[in-house]
Amino acid sequence: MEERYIPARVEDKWQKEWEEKQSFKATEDPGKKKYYLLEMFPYPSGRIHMGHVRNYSIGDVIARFKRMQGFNVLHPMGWDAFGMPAENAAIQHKSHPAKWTYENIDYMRGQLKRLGLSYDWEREIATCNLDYYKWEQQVFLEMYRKGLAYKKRSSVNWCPNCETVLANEQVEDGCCWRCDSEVVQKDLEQWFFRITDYAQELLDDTFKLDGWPERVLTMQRNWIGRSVGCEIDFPLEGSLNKIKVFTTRQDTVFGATFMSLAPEHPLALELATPEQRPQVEAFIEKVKRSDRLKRGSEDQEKEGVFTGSYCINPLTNRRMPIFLANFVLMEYGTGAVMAVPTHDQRDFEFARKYDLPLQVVINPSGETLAAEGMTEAFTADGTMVNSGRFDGMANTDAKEAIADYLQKEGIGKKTVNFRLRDWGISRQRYWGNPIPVINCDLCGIVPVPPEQLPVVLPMDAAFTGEGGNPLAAIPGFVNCECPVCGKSARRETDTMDTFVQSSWYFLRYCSPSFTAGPLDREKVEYWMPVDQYIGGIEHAVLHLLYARFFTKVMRDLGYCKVAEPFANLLTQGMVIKDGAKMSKSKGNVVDPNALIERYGADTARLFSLFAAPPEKDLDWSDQGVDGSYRFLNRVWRLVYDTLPSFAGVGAPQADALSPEGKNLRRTVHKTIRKVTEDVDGRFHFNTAIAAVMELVNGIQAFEAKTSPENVPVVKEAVESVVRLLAPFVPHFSQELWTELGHDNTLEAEGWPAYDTDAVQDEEITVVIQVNGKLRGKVSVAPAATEEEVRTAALAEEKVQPFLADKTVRKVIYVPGKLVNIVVG
Ligand code: OVQ
Repeated sequence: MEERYIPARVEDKWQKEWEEKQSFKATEDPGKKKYYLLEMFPYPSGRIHMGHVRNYSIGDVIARFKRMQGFNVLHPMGWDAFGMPAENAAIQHKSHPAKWTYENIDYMRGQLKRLGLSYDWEREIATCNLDYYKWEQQVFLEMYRKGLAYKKRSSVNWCPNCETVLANEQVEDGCCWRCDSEVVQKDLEQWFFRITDYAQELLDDTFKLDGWPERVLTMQRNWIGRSVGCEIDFPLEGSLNKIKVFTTRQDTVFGATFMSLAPEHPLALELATPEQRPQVEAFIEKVKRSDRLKRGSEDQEKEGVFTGSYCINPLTNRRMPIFLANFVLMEYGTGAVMAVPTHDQRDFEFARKYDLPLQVVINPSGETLAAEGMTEAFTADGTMVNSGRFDGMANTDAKEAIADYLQKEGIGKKTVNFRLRDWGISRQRYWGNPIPVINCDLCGIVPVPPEQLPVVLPMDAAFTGEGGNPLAAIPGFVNCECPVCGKSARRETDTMDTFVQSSWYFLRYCSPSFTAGPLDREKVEYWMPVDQYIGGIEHAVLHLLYARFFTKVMRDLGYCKVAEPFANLLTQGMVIKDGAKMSKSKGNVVDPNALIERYGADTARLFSLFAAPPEKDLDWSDQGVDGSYRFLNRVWRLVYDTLPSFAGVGAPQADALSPEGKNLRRTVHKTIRKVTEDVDGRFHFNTAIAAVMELVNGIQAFEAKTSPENVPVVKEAVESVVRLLAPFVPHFSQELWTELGHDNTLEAEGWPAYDTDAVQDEEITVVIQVNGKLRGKVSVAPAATEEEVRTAALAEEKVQPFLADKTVRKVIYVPGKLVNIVVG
């Protein structure tokens, strides 16, 4: 064994070995429990950055850990290869996006291999490969046939710098999510996916995703933004007519004390009683002359006029005076608003001005509102009051309950609204998947017929950076024949958003070279869902929602059974340095290559796992990197020093150990237990590594006073360190394991199990009280029975004086903690 740890030598050796032996090749095996571990695949942007190192190190720990636990692990990697950066680079370097992309892929693949990540490289996918995107075209056409893909003219977000359309989700504070230029609105014919058809299911299923962070689920729910509203009929007093209102606050109907109509409302004049008519007419005239924009605004003076008529609140049966109000607009809803002054600020101001009644129907939690004392409306959530059978409910629940009730009683109609809009997938860009349709002046949109598929992205485009989509400038691509009427037609030049490719790559990994369709059903059934998905929090809404949607579409098209793609989700924090996100513009980027060259991949991995829990931001620290490297050197030295004494030494015999030997063995097994619990499902890698570090300290402290009879314990301890470190620093661990005389892999050796006897504490201390006062302590074995503890307590020297001449009436035992002796 080498005296010094030389990372490059160790890492080269094992990477070659893994490659030759195809150590991480995954094959379907129904007899074995599967585990599909996936990290978000990278854009081939040029070189990997520390965010990648972190993401893929986290994933690799889990993959290796699960393999050691005996799972059949699928751990694939590939490239999210279409998209604007490739095109921008082509413009800049006067080259081709394909060349740039494939060169980057080759380089980055090398970098990932140098990190020792345990991927099944045979399953590698690049989404810009025809083998990948042709299947996406097939799925697109099936979606088109089902009405799930459609074209419409719409005002779109347009980034003038990228010269492309952006989805709503790609606009951040009015700016492009990629280049930060200001986004403008433009009217264009666009392709959409009807994700709104799946809004309810996408929402419902968030409640089944118990392996996702609550924060991400909340973001998804808010994005979908379901709200229940109601159309409610308010009968007019003394008439068969009704006033229809639309509201999203049906939880407050019991508090509706008057009605406000837009002055333009068709019933406005009709409702005016003879004595009110002059005032009503004057008011309508006045509002007509006022500024329309101002009318809707918050600070507009609220004004109105009583019509003289009343309607009936259908839930309270009380009379409600009908007003015309300047702030009610005909364009909003039905032009009539049930006014709830206690819980709507405009209504409150209006009621105070015209002295109208107030009725509280929602109380803030733990408080009771009095209408007379209110200085503003209470608009937050709370508990229902004065609302009959709905009293005591949370108002958020009452929204749904009252809507159902109104509908059942024929008083109203429940309406469900979503904030979610259809997904605009058109991009006026070259480097993407061509949308496989033809536009014919006579026949309209015509799908490319099966025998003409796939639509291959032509290579002969010019990348000048001017004049929009380079595809549109290639006559050989654009000009075609209409498959229906045979007249000349134009091929669609929009390409699909790259988020389309990342919406199903995890399905394709299950059968990446299947040639008879996008997915091999059987294989997908075996591997899906992904058991653990890992990626940056920036994808909490966009990518994850699209991937969930697309999986459901694939299911409905009959390609798979799975409805939710990712059973568990881990969102990692950012890598930051000097208080800021690493970025070229800030000049605080640490290049993984330099790190690997100086310290090796294992140190890079160890540092990124030890410096912070995965969900938290990771603060870069040069000392931290150095510390990780020094730790590995210590472990190396420990093995080097102890190795000679291990020859021919077997497993420790529990009863042949000295007390110190027993202590060390206890630490070993407690560490195995802690690391297992920290890694399995909880991903507390930093505390797991810290526990191994402590064990190493323990071994080093022990060695000095050890005697030959304890060598088996030391050997077990050292080997445990090496095995526990295997998922984190795989080359390093495998090398030491081999040096320790084993000819198998750590993976074959399996994850260590802890010995339940060995983790037992030697003795526990039980406190003794006499009549509730502390009088002494006693040490007992953890397994001692109640009878044994009682006897020991009563016999304890310090306790004896308090029992003399007394009768023991009762002994109360709190197991493992306390004995209380009651005397009298
Ligand atoms: N292709 C998409 C993607 O995000 C994923 C698909 C599924 C939509 C890294 C840094 C960045 C940083 C550090 C220098 C620069 C994670 C930056 C991603 C993702 C994966 C692939 C980045 C987390 C944020 N971050 N932290 N530090 N130094 N591709 O290539 O961008 O969120 O999980 O690994 O990233 S990607």
